[in-house]
Amino acid sequence: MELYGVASSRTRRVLWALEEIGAEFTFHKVDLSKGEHRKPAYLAINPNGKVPAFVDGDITLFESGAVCNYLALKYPNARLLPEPGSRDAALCQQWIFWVISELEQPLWSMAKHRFVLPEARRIPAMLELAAYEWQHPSSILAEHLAGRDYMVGNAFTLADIFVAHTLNWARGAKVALPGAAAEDYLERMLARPAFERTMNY
Ligand SMILES: N[C@@H](CCC(=O)N[C@@H](CS)C(=O)NCC(=O)O)C(=O)O
Repeated sequence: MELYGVASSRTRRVLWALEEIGAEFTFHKVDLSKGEHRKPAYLAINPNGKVPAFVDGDITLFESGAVCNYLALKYPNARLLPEPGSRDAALCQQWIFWVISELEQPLWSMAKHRFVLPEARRIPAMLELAAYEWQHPSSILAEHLAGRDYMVGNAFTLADIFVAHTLNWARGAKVALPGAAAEDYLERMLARPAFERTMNY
């Protein structure tokens, strides 16, 4: 299996899943600062020009959610997804989709208008709007995490990888986390040995 990306990006979600599984893979660093993600060789793997991208034999995937789901299904013994067809399995997918479509979007807006977009395209007012848009999904998370060890049921799942990665992204972007339960949860998730190993890439 081949993973393309850079650890300080959504690629870390896939690295984290791979480390939880203990699967062997080759990591190909894509240097965004050198524009390697927009070169033809990389665009042939991911036409979006974004990281991560992933190849396993004749399967080529982009989208961190799709890659992590593929890995969790390929390696069921790692139990990164609840029992297929169960209530918890449905909730796990709900939270993964929610992270991608709701929780992370304000953070991505901030990143785009701070450093991703060409300077002439950045709109400073977007930063304030994004901070406002962060408040509602993050308050949902604060309520959900109160008194809970994991996002779904009583076990670590892909939903925790997606939520914890995104909370850590917020922390790195100096965006306030939604309260003590979220802070404690994030510390517990980041203390997992598999997460710590992602720091080696
Ligand atoms: N929905 C995609 C988002 C991928 C994405 O936007 N990746 C960012 C890094 S975290 C990227 O490649 N940015 C480079 C750019 O937009 O030029 C996923 O989850 O894989």
